[in-house]
Amino acid sequence: MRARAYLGLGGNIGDPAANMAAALRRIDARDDTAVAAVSRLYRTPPWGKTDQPDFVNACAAVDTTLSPPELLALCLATERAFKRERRERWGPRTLDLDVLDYAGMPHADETLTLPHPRVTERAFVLVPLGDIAPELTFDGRSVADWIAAADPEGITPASADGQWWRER
Ligand code: PH2
Ligand code: MG
Ligand code: MG
Repeated sequence: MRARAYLGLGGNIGDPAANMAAALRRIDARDDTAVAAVSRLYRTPPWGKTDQPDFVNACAAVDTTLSPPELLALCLATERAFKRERRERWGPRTLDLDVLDYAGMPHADETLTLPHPRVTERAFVLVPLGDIAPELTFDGRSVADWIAAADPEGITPASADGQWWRER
């Protein structure tokens, strides 16, 4: 069975947009996972730990036959492929790939909580998600409604459309 899942992508060291694009192409090339839609790229001020460079963020819809834990494992393996090092919580990173939602299904174990517990408080996730899934709901409210309640200060589009990840 194919499920529609949503991923959040980000990074703020090296060339994060190039890493995010290569990560999406790698995921799309698999038999068990297809990239269905990608948001614009956004430049976003650092959230949580503010003394670090601006981030680039985006969201993607993927259709997958992987289970939620398998999709998480794919995200972590893809981060490692781009030399992600986990040093400090919310610190700088070359590539961050988070599972935000999996077919609206709740999931909770030691390594994965779905929907992602902090989506609704993070404008850097909500704004890109609004490009591809404004009707998706978290806690009974649509992404469009959550965006209206969020603080999008400093979040600016960095691509014209959702084609930036394709090889040119
Ligand atoms: N990721 C974090 C911490 N802070 N800030 C922005 N703007 N974008 C991110 O992706 C981000 C962050 C930890 O995952
Ligand atoms: Mg993250
Ligand atoms: Mg992460």
